Amino acid sequence: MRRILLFSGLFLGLGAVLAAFGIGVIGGGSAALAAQPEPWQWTFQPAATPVMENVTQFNNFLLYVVTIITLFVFGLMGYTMWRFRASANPTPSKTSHNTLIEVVWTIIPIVILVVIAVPSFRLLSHVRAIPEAGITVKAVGYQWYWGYEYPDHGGFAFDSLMLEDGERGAQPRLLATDTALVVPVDTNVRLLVTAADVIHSWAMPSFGVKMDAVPGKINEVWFRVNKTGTYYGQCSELCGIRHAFMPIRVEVVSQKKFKAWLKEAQREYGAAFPHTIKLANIETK
Ligand SMILES: [Cu+2]
Repeated sequence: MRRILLFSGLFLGLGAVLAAFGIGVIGGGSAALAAQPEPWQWTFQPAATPVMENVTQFNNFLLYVVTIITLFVFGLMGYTMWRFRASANPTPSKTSHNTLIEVVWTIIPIVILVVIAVPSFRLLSHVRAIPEAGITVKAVGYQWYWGYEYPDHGGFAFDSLMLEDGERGAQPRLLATDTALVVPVDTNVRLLVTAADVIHSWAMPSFGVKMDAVPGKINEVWFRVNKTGTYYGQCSELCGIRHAFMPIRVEVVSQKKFKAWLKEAQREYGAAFPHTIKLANIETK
């Protein structure tokens, strides 16, 4: 009995540590206004969309599940090694079957899988069911930069290229871009993702978005950002020699600012639509 109490105490203690960690992860998300990778970061970036909030919660839930399973197996192994050691157990048991325990160790894993599968499928359908969109934008992956098109907001297009160290100003290294995908806050954005040459992937960690950009195919994904700010992501499909140098910058602005930006963008980029493929200025030294 004392041993059982000791094990339960151990599980509860570790559960409390985990709970504190989970709260820390979720709590940390509310303070930041925008997201980019941070030095020594070892958890997700703060969630900026409902999808990413759900992804983070599901991840934390799984962390509890795997920790409890790991501790249980580890504890059981330790107990078995100690309880049935040769010196305490000179005549070993010859038991090879136990119907009850075999039923239990089949049923419990099934229950655990069902408990994981239900929220998993719920999250998957939340990600895949694209809601009525307030704006549709198209991201096109090129070797090695991104192009953006606004087909239903003036029909203009422009490219977004990485800025080198001398020209990036206060923007983060390897994530700085000359232009950004600009979208309004609290609006459902439908993003059409495709590529012109090889497979790329449009990935924005704080949005919970990672979508393959496949030549000849249009993939669809959505996000609704609830905080204004600058968000950084990267191409996440190995696409060639400058794969690491085609970052993604999204500027999430108020409705008013977005309208003002639209006017300016239509004037500046309107003539370039329909988009023509142009080669990036690449140095391959
Ligand atoms: Cu790429």
